[in-house]
Amino acid sequence: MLLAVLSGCSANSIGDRLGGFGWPRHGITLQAHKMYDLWIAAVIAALVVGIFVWGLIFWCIIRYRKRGDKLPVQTRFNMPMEVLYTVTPVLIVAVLFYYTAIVQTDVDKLSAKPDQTVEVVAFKWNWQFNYRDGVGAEANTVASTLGSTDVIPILVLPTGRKIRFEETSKDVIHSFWVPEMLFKRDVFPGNVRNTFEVTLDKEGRYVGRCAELCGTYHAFMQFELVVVDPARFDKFLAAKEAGQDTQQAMATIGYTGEESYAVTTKPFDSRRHGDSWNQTGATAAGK
Ligand SMILES: [Cu+2]
Repeated sequence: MLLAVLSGCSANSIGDRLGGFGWPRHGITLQAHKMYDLWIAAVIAALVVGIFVWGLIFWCIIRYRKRGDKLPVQTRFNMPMEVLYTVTPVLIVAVLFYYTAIVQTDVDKLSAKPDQTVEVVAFKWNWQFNYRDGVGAEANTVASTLGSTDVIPILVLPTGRKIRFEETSKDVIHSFWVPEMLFKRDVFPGNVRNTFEVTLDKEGRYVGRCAELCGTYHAFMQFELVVVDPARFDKFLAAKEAGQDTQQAMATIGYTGEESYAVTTKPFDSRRHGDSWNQTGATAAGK
């Protein structure tokens, strides 16, 4: 039964029909689909166990309700039952552990030679994305996108290729998070270089955020992931390598005008106005 509900395909369709049980649906990476299936299967397994236990409780309440003042035998036990409710939870935990270990191993898997490496550099309070010519800290940056107060940094990546992310921070701990990847990973300063790999499978534009409270302007740390087909990505990267800035390179692959800037989020208005708190023109307390 448990094995049946844990088979990914059916879990996926059941989960979709029930609104994903609170888990964001429509992941955009192969890894996200596996995590989604695991979550849905675990919830279904929990519901099956829950309904069975509720059933037993109500059955006992009705079947063994008080019938007189005589106490039932207080020392009786049933050996097979004792064994059953020791073994069953152990089995459930073992099955959940087994599938979790498989999915986690897959999500954490690094290939020997990824198709594209991106170095994610986080700093207070923005992002830099460096396209690299290889893996590891010794590789070289061939093109780069740097976010500013006025322009949201855009990370363009292709579908169907293994993308290696290598994370490093200039100051404090940040966290790289694209909700549609159903995944985030902390970005550490110093010599810790967190890495992970995904294969994107859905074109589109997705907002990304810093998911680690990193200071006053933590909320400013937005970026946009633009997923395109491999041919367009190659064109984008070639344009960047030829010296175009990110907006020009976006125009080269067809995102012109407003579309060359982020469309899923916009820069925060950091200008202070007269009546904001503690600014000139504000009425001081007590006056
Ligand atoms: Cu941050």
